[in-house]
Amino acid sequence: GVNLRGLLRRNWLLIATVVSVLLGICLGVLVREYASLSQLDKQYFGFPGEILMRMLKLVILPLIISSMITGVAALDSEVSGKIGLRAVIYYFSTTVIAVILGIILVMTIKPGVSQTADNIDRTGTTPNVTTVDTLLDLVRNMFPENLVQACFQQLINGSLESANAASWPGLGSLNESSLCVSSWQNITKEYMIIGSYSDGINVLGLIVFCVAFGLVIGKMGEKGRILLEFFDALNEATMKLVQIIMCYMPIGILFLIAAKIIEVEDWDIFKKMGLYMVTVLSGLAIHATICLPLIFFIIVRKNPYTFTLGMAQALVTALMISSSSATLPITFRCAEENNRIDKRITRFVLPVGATINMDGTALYEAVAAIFIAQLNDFTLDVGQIVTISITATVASIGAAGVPNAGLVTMVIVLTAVGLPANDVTLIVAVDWLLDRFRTMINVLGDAYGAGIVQKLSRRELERMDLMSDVDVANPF
Ligand code: DAS
Repeated sequence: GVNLRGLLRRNWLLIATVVSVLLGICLGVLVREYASLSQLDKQYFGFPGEILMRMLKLVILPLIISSMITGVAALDSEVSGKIGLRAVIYYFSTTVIAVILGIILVMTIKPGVSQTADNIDRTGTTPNVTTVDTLLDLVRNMFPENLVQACFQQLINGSLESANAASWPGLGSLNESSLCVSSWQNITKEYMIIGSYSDGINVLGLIVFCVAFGLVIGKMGEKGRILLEFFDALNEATMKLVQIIMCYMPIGILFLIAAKIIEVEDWDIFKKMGLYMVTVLSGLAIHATICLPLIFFIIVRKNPYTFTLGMAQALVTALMISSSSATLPITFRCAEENNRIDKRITRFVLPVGATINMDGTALYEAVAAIFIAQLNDFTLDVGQIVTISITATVASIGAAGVPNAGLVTMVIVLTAVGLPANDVTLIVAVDWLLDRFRTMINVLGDAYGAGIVQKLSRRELERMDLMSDVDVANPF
């Protein structure tokens, strides 16, 4: 009766989104079976979905800038230091847990042992990326030469597409085995891996700037008030924009998933890669339903599954668009409105989490690297397993919150233990599906992180509430 109506009213968007996913899958299958679309028609078919992606990407920049600056400024430097440290410790520990879980599963299930290596086209060339210059570039990109360049990388360096691994030569189709080294170096240095570029925006560099700028404004007292109010208003306006975008979401998602189903050529690859996919998906499922909820319950003492339900809209979005950064606006809304997380926490930790906390990606890279070792009858010793754990963790930190980032950064892991990186092309054909699920786990890990950091910081937040007579540093 009444509570059913209330439930529908509160969750109409989530219900509409789930229904649109199912309709999109049916539509995609029907069109695939009964309509022969030309390449052009396929592009038109995916157009509404492309518009949704562009709208979500459009708000990333104002959202990150306004939320980070106001989030950090609302905390004094000692508190923001403590919160930041708690967040980083949580990110690192959950990522390592995900990597260890992945390694246990892939060493147990052994998906690569049953397959022979000769079904891999080995004519590719191995890009020579060493872990060291990856680390150096990771730090280097935290300090972009200038903010304009950090924010508008692709405007300076050509089209948006070149900043996105999905359009990378060789990733588009399975049979092209050569990972083209020149474009690899281009993407490694300029775009994808190191700077956590999310569609051309150097998110890592932007975050470092916003944290520094927010700390400085927070210390300016009355003088900084006007800036704080501006960025707070900008954040509010951006979130209202997100509300409008969310109304369009069911339509966009319907065509996004339908177009993907129409586009995929090679379906029987799933049989060949079935065991590998089972290994990755079971690892992600265990991490999402046991590891993360257990940590959340131990620290927060609340039902973790209710918390996950509160994040459902963000999780479905991540599943559909395979991008943590583009899901960020929805992650903010779910964390603040459904799970009641304090804005002083979400504004500070969610943008950082979406960029450097990627449990799903780290688990996936460890599994994929050992899967490739098994395919090549390559026996890994303990030292190499440890190297894979470390490089998978580093690579997931360096990966951007964009589609296929985990695939591109995986080559760092393979190169670190001397595995043939051209075998990545075998994994490409199923990456579009696995990417969705690991992105969903990345977003869930970020949300749990916000809930856990809030719980660990409740004393500081309460003290700030007592002290604040709505002073400059705390306009909320
Ligand atoms: N798609 C990436 C993300 O947005 C994850 C990945 O590629 O591994 O989190």
